[in-house]
Amino acid sequence: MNTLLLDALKCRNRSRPPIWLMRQAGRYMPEYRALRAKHTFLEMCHHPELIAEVTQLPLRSFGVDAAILFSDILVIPEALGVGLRFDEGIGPIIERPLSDRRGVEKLPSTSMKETLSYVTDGIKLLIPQLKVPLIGFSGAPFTLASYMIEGGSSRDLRKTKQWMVRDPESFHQLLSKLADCAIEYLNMQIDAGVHAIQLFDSWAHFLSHDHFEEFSAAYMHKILQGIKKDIPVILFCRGSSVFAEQLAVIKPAAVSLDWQCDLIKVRKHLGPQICLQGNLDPDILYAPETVIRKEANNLLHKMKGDQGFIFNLGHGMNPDMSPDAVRILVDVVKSQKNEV
Ligand code: 1CP
Repeated sequence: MNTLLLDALKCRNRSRPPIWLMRQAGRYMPEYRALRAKHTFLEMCHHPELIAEVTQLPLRSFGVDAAILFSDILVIPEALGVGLRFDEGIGPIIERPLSDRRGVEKLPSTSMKETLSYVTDGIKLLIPQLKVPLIGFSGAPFTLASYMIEGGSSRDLRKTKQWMVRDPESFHQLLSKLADCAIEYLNMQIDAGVHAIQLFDSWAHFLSHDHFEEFSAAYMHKILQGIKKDIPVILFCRGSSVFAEQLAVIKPAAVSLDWQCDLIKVRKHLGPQICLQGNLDPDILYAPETVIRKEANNLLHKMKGDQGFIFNLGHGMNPDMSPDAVRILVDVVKSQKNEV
């Protein structure tokens, strides 16, 4: 078993840094597109064999040091009965979005164990086939709530934030319900064998400092306290460098950082106990090979000797990126000398 990721999450990695990439299994891969030609995205998410197959595509093609479960954060809203579909060229659509506190009160008390067992079946198929750690994940409550209220992706989260400031009490009720679902769901993933967890609060960067504390960090904290102990948790939100200190207070194993910040400064600020994940600008992958090598080497050089560093992008892969760019990146990281 390749333990680089788990060692780095404990800030005890004395070898080269591990590398994996957010959205590493996706449309930029020809092998993924070939499977997608035969199945809808949700079919792929719902079938344990396809979950196991797609999760392993980037391991086989690039030799990354960790697998991330192939699924989507929106399976929790789907399990809560709001209706989910993915429209070609548009993205996720929630068919019956929530608009008021009555909608929250009427949400069913669905058991995640019953509705999301296909995910744990996928994990159980995967575990015996893997030689690298498997990262399970969930959407964090604020981001899940935003999709359930907006009805899909939104440029400004207007409906969500209007609700939040006009009726914070029922907004908290919704966040609390989603945190409970995430706890149950993540504990299922842990029981099925995942080695680490990443929480995605992708849209929390729309919040002010104090609102981030109240509506995002507080619920990620609740989830950390509710899941089984001794499983390392990575916290991700877009624009996380602004909130790095607030995230560190929750005491996750790692914070995943965007490319706007300098990891050396973040390390100085947060101290040696927390693993840092990131933070290459994803758009570097559009550059010529020499530039990709130079930028990746700069980041490696910056973090040389740091025992708690995971090489990743500041956000995910885009569908129009080239698999060759990923190959180059993995090669640069793996060519790094082992000494610390
Ligand atoms: O058409 C297709 O084939 C679907 C494309 C796709 C894929 C491959 C979507 C639709 N989701 C995924 C997989 C996915 N989503 C993973 C799998 C593991 C991997 O990283 O390889 C993960 C972890 C996610 C998480 C996810 N889904 C997030 C959080 C991470 C982030 O990027 O900020 C979010 C916000 C979603 C919602 C979602 N799923 C898919 C789309 C197009 C969107 C909307 C994104 C948006 O609103 O901008």
